[in-house]
Amino acid sequence: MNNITTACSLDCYDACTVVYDNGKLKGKKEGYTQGFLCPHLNHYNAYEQIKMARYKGQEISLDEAMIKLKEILNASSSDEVLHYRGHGNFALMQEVSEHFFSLFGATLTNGSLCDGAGESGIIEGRGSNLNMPLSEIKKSEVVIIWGRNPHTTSSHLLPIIKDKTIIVIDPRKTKIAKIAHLHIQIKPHGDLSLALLLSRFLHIENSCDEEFLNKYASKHQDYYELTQNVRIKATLDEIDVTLGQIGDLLALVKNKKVAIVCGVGIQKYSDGADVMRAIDGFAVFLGLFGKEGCGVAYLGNSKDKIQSPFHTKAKRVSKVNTEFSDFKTVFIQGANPLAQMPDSLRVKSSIEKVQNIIYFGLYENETSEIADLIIPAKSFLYKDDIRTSYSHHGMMNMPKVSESKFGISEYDLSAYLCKEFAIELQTEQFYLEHFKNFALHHEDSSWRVKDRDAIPYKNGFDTDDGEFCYLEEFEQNESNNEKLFLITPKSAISLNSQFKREEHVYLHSCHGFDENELILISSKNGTLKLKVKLDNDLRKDCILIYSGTKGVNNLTSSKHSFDGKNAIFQENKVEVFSL
Ligand SMILES: Nc1nc2c(c(=O)[nH]1)N[C@H]1C(S)=C(S)[C@@H](COP(=O)(O)OP(=O)(O)OC[C@H]3O[C@@H](n4cnc5c(=O)[nH]c(N)nc54)[C@H](O)[C@@H]3O)O[C@H]1N2
Ligand SMILES: Nc1nc2c(c(=O)[nH]1)N[C@H]1C(S)=C(S)[C@@H](COP(=O)(O)OP(=O)(O)OC[C@H]3O[C@@H](n4cnc5c(=O)[nH]c(N)nc54)[C@H](O)[C@@H]3O)O[C@H]1N2
Ligand code: SF4
Ligand SMILES: [Mo]
Repeated sequence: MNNITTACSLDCYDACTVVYDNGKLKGKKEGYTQGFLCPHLNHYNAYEQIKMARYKGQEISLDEAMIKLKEILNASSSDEVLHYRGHGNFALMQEVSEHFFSLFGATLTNGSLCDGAGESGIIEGRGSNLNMPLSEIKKSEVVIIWGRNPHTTSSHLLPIIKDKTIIVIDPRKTKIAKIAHLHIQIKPHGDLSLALLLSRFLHIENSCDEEFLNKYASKHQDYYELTQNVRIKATLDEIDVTLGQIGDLLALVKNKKVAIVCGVGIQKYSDGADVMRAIDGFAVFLGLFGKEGCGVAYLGNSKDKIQSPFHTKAKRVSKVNTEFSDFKTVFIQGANPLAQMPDSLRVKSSIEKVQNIIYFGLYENETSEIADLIIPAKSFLYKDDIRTSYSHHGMMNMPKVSESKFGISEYDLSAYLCKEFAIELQTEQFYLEHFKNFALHHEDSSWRVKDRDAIPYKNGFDTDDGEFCYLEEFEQNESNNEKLFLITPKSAISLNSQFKREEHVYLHSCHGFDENELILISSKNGTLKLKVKLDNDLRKDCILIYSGTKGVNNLTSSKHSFDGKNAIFQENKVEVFSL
């Protein structure tokens, strides 16, 4: 079939509109996609998908796999069943399986491996997580890229910001840092202190937006006093930032339309919520909310203003430290927990005790390797769906581009189970129409989610009194300088553990290792051996292992962030040894 407009299903800020033309995928010229896709979609067909179902290593037909699934569920009492869903596919219909599993009486998950700490900090301050959309970033004059790596994770932002003043706060000299007007190569986990110091100096310079503060954030004097608890010299030394850099940053942002574009890099720590809330506090001092071209962009709530048509009320356990061994049957959908959850050694020993592990996904990986029953999913091209984004307000229809002989869609799998277990389910069309009712149609045939404000917080915040709720206390991190920080960002060649996967540890040449030397990396949770790639764009006190690298999460902790029930992938410090 030719020229069918759909959208990329991947968990990515950009949520591109894709044109399927005779087997080829192209970016739609109009809108944010601007005619280009990223390597994942450009080479989408090169990655081999699972075609056949398997049970205990033997290939079986899809019909047999469905019967097996029914038998397994029949032989488990509902409280022995866990449904664990990731975001391998970000579209809205993926949740239909939760409808079945929750009504069946199974346990579902809560918490987040991704953005939960930052989101929680935003909600504590503003009362909701309404995002500054790309269309507003376009109107700003200055963009602060804070713990985000747009060349890799949100490349469609780049054309929008290319003529603006760019400030980057990142422990690594990323591509965007190299072309920025100012790069603060901060020590990892230094952002809370930096945000407090920026607010303090802005106040000292009498450059806060007084009118805005008096109206919407009147406890500003208390917050200023809180920032006075930060010892200036000791803290600047600790986070490796100079007074000159603070002055330069403030000079660039004063009286300008500023967008602070944050990523998940700032909040993979136990106090990740506080870090985000302190950045919001600085934005409030600048008066950036409710105004054109100003604001803070993070991962917004992609389901904002959309009601779920599915039943999803259920007992839930955390995604971060799930005790799989509490269950007899675990159904894993769109996720690779053996690689992507923190503390892989714990995950492995817990999941090995599960009697029935069912993997419902597209690709072979660590989780499919240990699963008893493997059910191939259909990729987004071969099923009907609809999606929204966490960085813009678009809603994209994702019609099936053709039939495929392999795999089963989430709807069809859930429909089979609902029928077998006498659970009510509407037609697929009913649910798709339900979602489409939240779309506002534009003249150019694109859609966006109804009732989402381009400029949120125009009339104050969503807190009880409409005012911003500042951070009231914080703890300064004490770091052990003998050990190294582990930073674990996203790779250009993979989407977490999908597609090509990275295989190296990156570190500064000052450590004396050779390129390609095999070394041992150790943390209090585990060890890992990887070959070295030298990278002098990193700070000397950091090593970097990309998300998706096999074994990276042997090193990480399965503790939660204090707020937001999030994983804290960068909390553990590490040591490196030659072999
Ligand atoms: N190519 C590609 N794109 C992706 C993904 C992928 O795997 N590959 N994953 C998708 C997903 S699931 C998500 S959540 C998004 C996330 O995308 P981003 O928000 O961009 O997140 P990361 O790549 O984890 O980290 C961004 C930056 O934070 C920096 N950083 C690390 N620690 C700190 C710190 O303590 N302070 C500061 N200031 N910076 C720090 C890192 O050096 C990195 O440059 O990307 C999505 N897009
Ligand atoms: N060390 C470290 N660990 C991390 C991170 C990090 O930065 N560092 N990032 C964290 C973050 S932000 C995230 S979001 C998580 C992501 O962790 P996961 O959600 O586990 O993501 P993926 O590794 O992308 O695995 C997604 C799986 O979904 C399946 N899939 C794809 N499309 C479909 C579909 O249409 N239907 C079905 N049924 N399956 C499908 C694919 O087979 C793929 O294996 O990882 C987290 N883990
Ligand atoms: S940039 Fe993101 S949304 Fe666009 S094609 Fe790539 S993965 Fe998909
Ligand atoms: Mo994520």
